[in-house]
Amino acid sequence: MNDQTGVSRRDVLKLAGGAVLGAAVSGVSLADDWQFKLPELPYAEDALEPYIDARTMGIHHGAHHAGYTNKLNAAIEGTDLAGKSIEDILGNLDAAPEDIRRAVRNNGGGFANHSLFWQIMSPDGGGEPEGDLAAAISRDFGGFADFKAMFSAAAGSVFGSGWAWLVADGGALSVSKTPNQDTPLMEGGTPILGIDVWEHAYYLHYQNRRADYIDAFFNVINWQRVGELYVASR
Ligand code: MN3
Repeated sequence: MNDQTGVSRRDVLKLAGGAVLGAAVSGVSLADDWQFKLPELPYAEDALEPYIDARTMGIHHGAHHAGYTNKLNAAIEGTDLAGKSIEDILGNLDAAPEDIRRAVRNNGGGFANHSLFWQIMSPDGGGEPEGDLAAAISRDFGGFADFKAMFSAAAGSVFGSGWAWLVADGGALSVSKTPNQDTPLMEGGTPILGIDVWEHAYYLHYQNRRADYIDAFFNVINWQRVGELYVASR
């Protein structure tokens, strides 16, 4: 027994399932500053309809993202990784103890990827980027239409579960894709836009029509936020 309730923090995290953070359940807070927190959605669950449906958003954020967050915290608790930034952790996975490295990779990636994903969408999204980002897209891809075609092709060709990305590296842009919850952060790049093509991101509404989901995604991209992330990356 670890405390008066007879359950350890690790048990509490498991019992919490995907719904809520362990800290909120256990009532412990002062010693938990190292824990990663599930970010709130910056809009209502139904705000991105009809492109992304409310039920998918609710499950995706409240169960999947919460689950990655809880499992990341459980994996790093009591290790040297507790208290480090997620960029530090994912950029130096070799430094993670071998027995938790896979858990940190999967759940740390899941935590970081979804934390970005909610930010780069908006009910006021769509259209095209402006300013420095627009200029960089023209310079590195030939134009927005060419970028859109390349990004969509990358997203459509992810085999199984994964992500497609717009990555900034020293101001230069590239499109890439990663399997599972891997992220460009693991290679030292800065993801500034990503699309989740795990089936949990679209299957309730689009079933096997991933191409339709990718097309719809362009209607909700928050180019203002992506542009800010681009400028911050340089
Ligand atoms: Mn997801």
